Amino acid sequence: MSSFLQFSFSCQCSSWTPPTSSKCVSSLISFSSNSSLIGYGYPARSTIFTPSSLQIRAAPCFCSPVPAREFCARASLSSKVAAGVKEVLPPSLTSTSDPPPVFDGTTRLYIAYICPFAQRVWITRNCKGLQDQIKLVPIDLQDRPAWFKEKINPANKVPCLEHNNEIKVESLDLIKYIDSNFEGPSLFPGDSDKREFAEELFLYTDSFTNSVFATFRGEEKDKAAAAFDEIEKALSKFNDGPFFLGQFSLVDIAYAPFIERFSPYLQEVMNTDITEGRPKLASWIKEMEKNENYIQTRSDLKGMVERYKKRFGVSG
Ligand SMILES: N[C@@H](CCC(=O)N[C@@H](CS)C(=O)NCC(=O)O)C(=O)O
Repeated sequence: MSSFLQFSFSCQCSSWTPPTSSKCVSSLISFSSNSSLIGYGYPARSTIFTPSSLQIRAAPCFCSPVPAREFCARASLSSKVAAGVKEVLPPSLTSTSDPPPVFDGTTRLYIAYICPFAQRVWITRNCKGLQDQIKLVPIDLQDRPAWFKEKINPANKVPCLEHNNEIKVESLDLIKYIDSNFEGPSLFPGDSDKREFAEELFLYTDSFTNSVFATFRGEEKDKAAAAFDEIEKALSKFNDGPFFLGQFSLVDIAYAPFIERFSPYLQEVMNTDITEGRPKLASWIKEMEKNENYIQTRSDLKGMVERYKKRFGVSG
């Protein structure tokens, strides 16, 4: 079983009291998967990580008049969504890996764990709760399998999505495609002003990243600061929430993988805190860090800073 979910529950059984003696130990609720016990907890006291094929059983409770089965029925699952689905990530496929059975009806998202463009699509898939419908296929870009270019994407790039016997590419198109063509919460507002602003912000993504990279290359010292000022301004446009369009949306997803990389690099190499004097950006980062669906896609930031240092010729 590869996915895990954090599960919490409450019990409406008014006669239940926390066990205080060994006699009461059987009031524990046990969690089992494929008949093996994998965890247990006290009603209304527990948050437990369990496989997603979880079943719940309540053992008879000697200190409660409520029969075990009823007890179990009264326990209400407050949520699969308490903290999103936590996946065990598959290993990256390399030049020696076999290709998946392409166009067999499975929807596959080809990514690289280090790729910010791919991360956008991965976050979208997670935020829509599509972990079971869209299978992640990570590719090792440093040791890419030949079949990836031949069978999947002639451009030899990630991300791409295999869906309905077609391969679709381009991260910004893919996040919109997934949002519109799959189930799950909508990640794009209906409000026309917000949609218009979202399109402006999608268009600005390349210019934003190019400006920051220009500073990283040492070409234009102030370009990164100006780009982050634009972000601060954009985050100030709607005041019904801390995100670009007020509420969380595809726009946040488009920027998050880049801001996540730029921030520690600027801090370490240029001694610059991007949140200084930018309270909206500070609060956006804080809010994003609460989003478990996003957090699960974050790459090893230390390794990333080292890769950027190499790429931009920074020693030490
Ligand atoms: N514009 C594309 C960019 C995708 C892209 O550049 N992906 C990189 C990895 S981060 C890649 O696959 N590079 C492989 C290569 O260029 O050979 C998108 O938004 O999806």
